[in-house]
Amino acid sequence: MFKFGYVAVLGKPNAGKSTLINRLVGEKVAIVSDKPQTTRDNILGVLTTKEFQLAFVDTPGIHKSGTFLDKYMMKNVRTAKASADVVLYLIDSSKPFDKQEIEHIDKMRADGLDVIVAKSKCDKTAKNEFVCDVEFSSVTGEGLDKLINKILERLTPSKTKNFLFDEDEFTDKPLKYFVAEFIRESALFYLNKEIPHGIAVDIIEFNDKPSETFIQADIVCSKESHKGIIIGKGGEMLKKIGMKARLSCEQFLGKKVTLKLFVKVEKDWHNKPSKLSTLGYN
Ligand SMILES: Nc1nc2c(ncn2[C@@H]2O[C@H](COP(=O)(O)OP(=O)(O)OP(=O)(O)O)[C@@H](O)[C@H]2O)c(=O)[nH]1
Ligand SMILES: [Mg+2]
Repeated sequence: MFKFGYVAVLGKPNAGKSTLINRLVGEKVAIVSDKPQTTRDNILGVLTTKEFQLAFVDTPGIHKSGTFLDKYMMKNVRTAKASADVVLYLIDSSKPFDKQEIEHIDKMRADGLDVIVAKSKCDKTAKNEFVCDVEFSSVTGEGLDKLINKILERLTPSKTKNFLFDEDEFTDKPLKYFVAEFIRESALFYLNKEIPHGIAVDIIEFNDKPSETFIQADIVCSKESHKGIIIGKGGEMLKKIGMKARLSCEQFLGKKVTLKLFVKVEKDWHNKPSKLSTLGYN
């Protein structure tokens, strides 16, 4: 018997959604950072075995809407929920209990969604006594088998192999998308406060040859003062961002990468619908 299902992974920003999907899929499909609101788009991560295929959908962390970008992110959460066979809702065990989250889970169940509530980061000191269906850690791997079994229990078996994706297919985004995201991840790593959240990445050139890839990209920010910080004294910050991003690109593409980065100011880019997804590479 075979099983297939779409699993929407939901939760507050920083709950560990992207880290979990990367660990389960065994590929880096989604960037990760210690800062909230890292993921902006819905990203597919497919786990295929002989008996089952699970199509995980990573989503932006649930937060209040402000800019067009926030609205875009929350629309992605709604879309993922609407097409999911199972919703996997993560509660961060290292954060205090939040009553609003429980109300949200109850509401999803009342709306007829099949919700598994899982406690993430169980390798850390628990600050949250809420009883969940399963606990896991994406760092140690503890609880992951149980988590997969909980998902599989909810899916209907089929005599035929009802997989929607090829066995070697693990995501739905083109290479350029990952390149743009790795640059954003590196910026999130080195920059602080509101600056990394005010960044978008535009790939200007992507020349993929068999032995080497040449990439030119713009880091788009909304303020002149941010541009100065992103470039840094004597270009030091931009160099650091570029080096870390280049290594991630080389690892992902499996070849040498030349990465040229520029910084551009585009006031209010996050209120422009055309700029919202990591940029048009959806
Ligand atoms: N100790 C520990 N840290 C974790 C675990 N899972 C994720 N983290 C850390 O938690 C932080 C947030 O992880 P992400 O995977 O980016 O969280 P997210 O839910 O995708 O966040 P958004 O995209 O902002 O909604 C990162 O610093 C991760 O390294 C875990 O199981 N254990
Ligand atoms: Mg994420």
